[in-house]
Amino acid sequence: MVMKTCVLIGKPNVGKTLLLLNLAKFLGNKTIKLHFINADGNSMAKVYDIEVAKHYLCNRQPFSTMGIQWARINVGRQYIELVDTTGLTNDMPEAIDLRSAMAQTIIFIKNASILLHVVDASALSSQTLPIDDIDTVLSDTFGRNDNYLMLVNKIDMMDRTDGLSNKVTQAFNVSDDKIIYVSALNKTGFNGIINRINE
Ligand SMILES: Nc1nc2c(ncn2[C@@H]2O[C@H](COP(=O)(O)OP(=O)(O)OP(=O)(O)O)[C@@H](O)[C@H]2O)c(=O)[nH]1
Ligand SMILES: [Mg+2]
Repeated sequence: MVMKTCVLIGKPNVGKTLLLLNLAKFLGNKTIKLHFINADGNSMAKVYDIEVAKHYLCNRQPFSTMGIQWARINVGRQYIELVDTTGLTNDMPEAIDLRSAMAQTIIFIKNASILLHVVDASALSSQTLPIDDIDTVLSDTFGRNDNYLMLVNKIDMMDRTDGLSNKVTQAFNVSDDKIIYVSALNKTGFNGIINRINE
């Protein structure tokens, strides 16, 4: 079986890196071998205790992740490559290193067997997002593809979750069966992601 490449994309700070690390933990790992590839193509790998990795790699600061970081993870029936990327923004930034890192994200989108588009539930308003919002652009561009999955993250921050699915379907033109509600922090909704990967 060819190894699937599952690529986490989304705005900065939505929880992509915490998702990668806590998904690995949820699947029974205590440590993780992370491979880093920077925009110049240089790569290195390092084994982390997952808790230590969270401390160093997850942050409230946007662009905590600059470049690609990926790990080979066993999801029951198969190994996958789970890839974390630089966050994408509505406007292209001036800084050349950020531009290069975002370009790298776009290259990895093209090679994804499964595209995991992470959005922040706590940042969704009841209004439709502007047409040029990057989340709208990503879901409009890829949302109808078979390999697309939207992960609505940080649901632990929502006081009420009953109106959430309405907000999400109003904001994005994505069918219900391609949306999974998760908390990277509390590791909820992860079985839905794993089932989709194993389909
Ligand atoms: N409450 C809550 N916080 C979360 C969740 N997921 C991530 N966070 C927090 O959100 C912040 C950003 O998380 P990261 O995993 O670094 O987000 P990212 O998308 O990788 O961010 P960049 O690398 O900057 O693009 C951190 O402070 C996390 O602890 C979640 O499900 N619930
Ligand atoms: Mg990150």
